[in-house]
Amino acid sequence: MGSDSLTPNLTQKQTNNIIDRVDDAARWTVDQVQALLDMPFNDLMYRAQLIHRQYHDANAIQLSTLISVKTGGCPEDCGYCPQAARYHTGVDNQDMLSLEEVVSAATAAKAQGASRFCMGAAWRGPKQRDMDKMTELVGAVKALGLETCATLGMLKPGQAQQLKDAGLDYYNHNLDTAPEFYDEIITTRHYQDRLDTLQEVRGAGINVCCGGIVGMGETRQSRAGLIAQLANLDPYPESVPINHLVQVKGTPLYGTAALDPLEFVRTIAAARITMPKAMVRLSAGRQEMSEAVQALCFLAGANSIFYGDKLLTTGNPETDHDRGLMDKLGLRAL
Ligand code: SAM
Ligand code: DTB
Ligand code: SF4
Repeated sequence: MGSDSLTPNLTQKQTNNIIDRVDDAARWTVDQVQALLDMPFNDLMYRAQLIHRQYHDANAIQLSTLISVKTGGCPEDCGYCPQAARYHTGVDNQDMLSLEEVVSAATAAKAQGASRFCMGAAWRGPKQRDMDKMTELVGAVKALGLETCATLGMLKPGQAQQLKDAGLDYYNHNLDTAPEFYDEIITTRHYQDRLDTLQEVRGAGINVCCGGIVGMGETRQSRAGLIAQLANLDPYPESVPINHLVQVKGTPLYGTAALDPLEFVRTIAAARITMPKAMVRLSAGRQEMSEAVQALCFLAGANSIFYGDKLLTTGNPETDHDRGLMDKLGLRAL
């Protein structure tokens, strides 16, 4: 690890205690996570780095490119989402992309250096005819030599297995926030529905990508509650996207008071400490974030990003810009 020379204020015993706590950690209480978030910033960052360097290469990040294969017209009421049909955001209900369009975007993503291609659809969940198309897309992207990921909403029994059989490596399904804050953001599906879908994904042997959104007006305690929920999934997700709310005009959350960027960094650190082996993804919101804050997120243990100039419907930094940032920070792509 080479961290001893960097730890003048901690005895070896204190350092071991931190590491033991992680190895033993079966469950995290909300209070324990909140205690992390309440730490002096420098101590929190140091503790996150200790764990990060025990499990990961601190100078490498994984790059995933997103594509929206079915945009807009969604029947759900997620208060942050520009794709919900009920909000007037300027995102229209579009037809599903063709196989050729998706393969061409995936080929370009691979050429740019992405290792994973993530396909999103604005559905409550896929219908059988959607599944037929999705399995075709997953197979074609996988055949390009990319890792595959999909985020299609709730899955019914059997659907995860169909995706697995088609070659799906990861399924993204977020808990979004803490249970007590959830009903203020979404009413058309429940927390338990999300947990059930995650169980379907696990049961089919697909890697779980599950995280949430911060900056939705939640308290620090709710951020702790989200992280505790994620960390207590058994096992915890392989991939944990921490999204910063992208405020889109027309959505109910547009105009929410801005979150202090350091709170976002703290949330990343708490995810890293509580889920040491996970890839923690610095997800939506990077376009609105300074390079300095992004650098702090990497220091706090984020080791993956969405790469490509678009998320699903909103913007993301240009690949050239991200390559420049990676060069400045000495970060390699995994
Ligand atoms: N419709 C599917 C679902 O909700 O499960 C899949 C796509 S949905 C857009 C994927 C995730 O994107 C959401 O769970 C949410 O965490 C994130 N997301 C959506 N809109 C966002 C926004 N404005 N800012 C940050 N994250 C957002
Ligand atoms: C995730 O956690 N964040 C991504 C991905 N999983 C699908 C989506 C972010 C969406 C941001 C708003 C938009 O572009 O529509
Ligand atoms: Fe629909 Fe997903 Fe957006 Fe919710 S987050 S409105 S389910 S596309």
